[in-house]
Amino acid sequence: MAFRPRYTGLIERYQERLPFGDDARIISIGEGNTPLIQLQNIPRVIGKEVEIYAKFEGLNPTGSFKDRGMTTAVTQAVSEGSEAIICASTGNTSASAAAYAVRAGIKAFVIIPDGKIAQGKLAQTLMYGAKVIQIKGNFDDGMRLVKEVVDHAPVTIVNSINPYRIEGQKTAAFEIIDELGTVPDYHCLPVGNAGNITAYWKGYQEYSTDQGALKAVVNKRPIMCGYQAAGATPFTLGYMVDEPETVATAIRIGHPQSWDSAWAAKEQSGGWFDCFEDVKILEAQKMLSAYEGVFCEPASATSLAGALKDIASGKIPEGSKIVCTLTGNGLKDPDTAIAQSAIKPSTVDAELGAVKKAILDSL
Ligand code: AN7
Repeated sequence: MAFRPRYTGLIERYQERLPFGDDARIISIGEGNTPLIQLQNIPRVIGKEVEIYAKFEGLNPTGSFKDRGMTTAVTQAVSEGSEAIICASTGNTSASAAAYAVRAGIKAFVIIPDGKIAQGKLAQTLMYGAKVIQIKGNFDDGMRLVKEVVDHAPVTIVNSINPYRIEGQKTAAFEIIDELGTVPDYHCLPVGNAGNITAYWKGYQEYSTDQGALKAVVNKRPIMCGYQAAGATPFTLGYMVDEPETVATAIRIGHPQSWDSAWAAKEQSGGWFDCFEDVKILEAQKMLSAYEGVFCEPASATSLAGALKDIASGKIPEGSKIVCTLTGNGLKDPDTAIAQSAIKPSTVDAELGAVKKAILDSL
């Protein structure tokens, strides 16, 4: 009997809402179905009556939300006969593209900013065996080069300008509605290229207006809140930025590709863009770890940093149901985590007295 793989990913789960037929060869590593974790301690710590949920996308197969869009983009690329994919990346897209290319048996080329991607992401991408091209430039330079090179080489772009990426990523909104049994009041996201805010908005629009999905929530949609780092904030400035800089290297992007659709999400939902200093991002990352046991990468914590700012000011009122997407796993960027940890491990002699003293001194 021929080997028939069992698919466990989001294409299978939401196939009727995605552009793939029953005969498609699905390229999947079991992405999606990530936990929606209600924050139990942070609302108490900030003294506010709010329901905050973390959609922890760091638990996808390569540790970020990119896998949702990569299963669909690579499935489509393969169905079109493509034998190679390419992306520019701040790290997560490259890791995801590399993994799905392996799964499909095709080649992956990734263009990354030299020295500016987190170690975990580089480690993954190398292990998956992608061809890594480091450029002496930033993500925006890489994106420009990718768009140019596809006219000269037979490679399919799998950045979020590929519409199949958005199709896959919209399923995160479906999962949230399925799990909450309703639509949240606010949805908070970090914004870089703005593919994800575009995808969530598409997903919320499609699912909440579908009479068959959840009759009780027809026509309700969340207010979309997009947050950026102060050093890389084209959306709050209203114009492109040439030299973006932030500790959250995943969103070190000055020329977002999904510019118009991100503005549409903001305007149609009655939402907003905002930004804050890196220190606020790191603070939120630390709070998630220290109060909730949820370790996400710095860029991901931008969603919670924004939510906390807007809850504190009352812009997001008490009584609200808020979802913050945590886009990537904390293990992606061990260097930033260790550098900002106030408590360093101490080393003691390997004997009872020293270990006992270390414990009793800390109680
Ligand atoms: C953890 O990997 O652009 O607004 O090349 O890795 O959809 O771009 C990563 C983006 C947020 C921003 N959080 O999402 C890339 C890349 C994390 C990310 C974003 C990224 P978009």
